[in-house]
Amino acid sequence: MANVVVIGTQWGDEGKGKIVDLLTERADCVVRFQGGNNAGHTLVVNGKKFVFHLIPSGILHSGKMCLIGNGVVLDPAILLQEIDRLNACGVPITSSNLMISRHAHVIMPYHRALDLARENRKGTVKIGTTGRGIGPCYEDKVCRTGIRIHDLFDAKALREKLERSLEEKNFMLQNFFAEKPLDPAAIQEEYLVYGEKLAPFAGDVSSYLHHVCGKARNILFEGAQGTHLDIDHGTYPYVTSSNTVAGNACCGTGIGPTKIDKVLGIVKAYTTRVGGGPFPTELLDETGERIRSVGGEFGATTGRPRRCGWLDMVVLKTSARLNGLAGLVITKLDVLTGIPKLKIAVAYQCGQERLHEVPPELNALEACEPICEEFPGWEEDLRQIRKFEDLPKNTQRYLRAVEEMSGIPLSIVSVGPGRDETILLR
Ligand code: 2SA
Ligand code: GDP
Ligand code: MG
Repeated sequence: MANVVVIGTQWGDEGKGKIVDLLTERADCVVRFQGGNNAGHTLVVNGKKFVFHLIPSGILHSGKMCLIGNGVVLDPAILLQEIDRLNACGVPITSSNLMISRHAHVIMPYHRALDLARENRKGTVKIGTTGRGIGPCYEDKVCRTGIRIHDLFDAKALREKLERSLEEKNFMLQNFFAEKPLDPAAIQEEYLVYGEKLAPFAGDVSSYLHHVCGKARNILFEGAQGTHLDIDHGTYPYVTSSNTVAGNACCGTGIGPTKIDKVLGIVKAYTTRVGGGPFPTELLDETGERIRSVGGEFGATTGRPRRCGWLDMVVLKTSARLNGLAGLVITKLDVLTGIPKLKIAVAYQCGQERLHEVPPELNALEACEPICEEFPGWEEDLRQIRKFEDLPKNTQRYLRAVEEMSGIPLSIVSVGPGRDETILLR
C-alpha cells in the first residue's frame, strides 16, 4: 500500500466504511479529516454490523492506530458513546488505538440548536441537514470563536469562551428563532466532564502522522460524505459545511500534499442522495423504490430514506477531476441484480449544450436532463462471487463500461456488505 485517500465520488454513502475496513488490513493507521457525526459509516464483519459516526472505520483491526484530525468537528457525547459501545463488545479503545487532535473543533449544544432551528424555519431553503450541528460548528471555526478539544481541559478558558459565544447565540436563539436560551454554567459543567474523559486520547495528530510518514508506513485517509457535497465544489448550497474532496486530507490532518500517494474513489453502482438538492438521474418510480428497499438505502445516522437513481458518469468524471482519482472501487453491484435494463447517464443536455461534467452553478444543473445509455441487466446472485471472470457477462460489461467511460482503472468490486464479499482486481 502507500498513503491512500479514500473518497466518496457521489453524494455520500458509497460504502466508504466497508472499503476502509477492508484496506486497513494493509495499513498502519486510519485518519478522519473532515465532517463529524453527520457521517454514518457501516461495516459488517463476521455477520455483525457496526455503524461509526466519528471513530475511523479501521478500529476493528487490532494493532492499528485510528486518528481524528483537526479538520473534524467533534461531538464529545457521541464519541464517548462510540467508545463505550466498542469497549462493551470486546473492542478495547485506549490511547494506543485512538488519538484525537487537540485542535479539532467541538460541537456545542448551541450548534445543534441553531442547525435544527434553521432547518425548521418556515419559508427558508431546506438543506436537509442531519441536524447534528455541523454547519454552525464550522461557522464558529471560521469566525474564530470556536471551542477546540484543548479548551475542554481548561475550566476558566472554557467558561470565558462560552460566555462570549452565548451572548450572541442566545440572542439569535431567543429573538430570531423563538427558542430557549442556553446556560453557560450548565454547558461548562457538562463539557468539562467530557474533557476529562477525552484527555487521554488527545494528541498532536499532525506530528504523529509526520513520524509515521518518516518511516514510510501506510496511512489511510477516510473521507466522509461525498465529493458533490463539498462546500466549494459541490452542489452549493445543498452541500455539507466541509471540503469533502481529497485535497482536504492534508489540511484536515496537518500533513503535506507530497505525502499523498494515491486517491481511491468509491462509486456506488447506482446513485443515492439524502437531503435536498438537484439529482439529475433520480428515479421517482418503482425502480427507485426497488433500489431503496433492496439496497437498504436509509440514512445510517438519521434513518431518512435516501433518494435513489441511475449511475451518473457526469458526476463521476467531475469527481475524477476534483480528486485526482487513481483507482475506482464499485460497491453495491449486487443490488442491481434482477433489474432487466440498467441505465447510466453519459452526458447532460442543458438547453442547446451537451455537458460531460457537472455545470458549476445550481440553476444550470437544475435545467439539465440526463442522456442515458442502456445496458442489459443480469439475474444471477453476485454475493458469492470472488473473481471478476466469474461475474455474469452483462455485469462485466457494466463494470468495464464504467471503467472505460471514466478513464479510471477499477481496483475493487463489492458484491455485499460483508468484509469478505469483495472482488480484488489489482
Ligand atoms: P450536514 O448535516 O450539515 O452535513 O448536512 C448537509 C448536507 O450533507 C448531507 N450529508 C450526508 N449525505 C449522505 N450521508 C451522510 N451521512 C448519513 C448516512 C446521513 C443520514 O451515512 O446515511 O443518516 O441521514 C451525510 N451527512 C451529511 C445532508 O443530507 C445534507 O444534504
Ligand atoms: P458510507 O457512508 O460511504 O460508509 O456508506 P454507508 O455505511 O452510509 O452506506 C452504505 C451501506 O451499504 C451500508 O449499509 C453498507 O453495509 C452497505 N454496503 C456496502 N457495500 C455493499 C455492497 O457491496 N453490497 C450491499 N448490498 N451493501 C453494501
Ligand atoms: Mg454514510
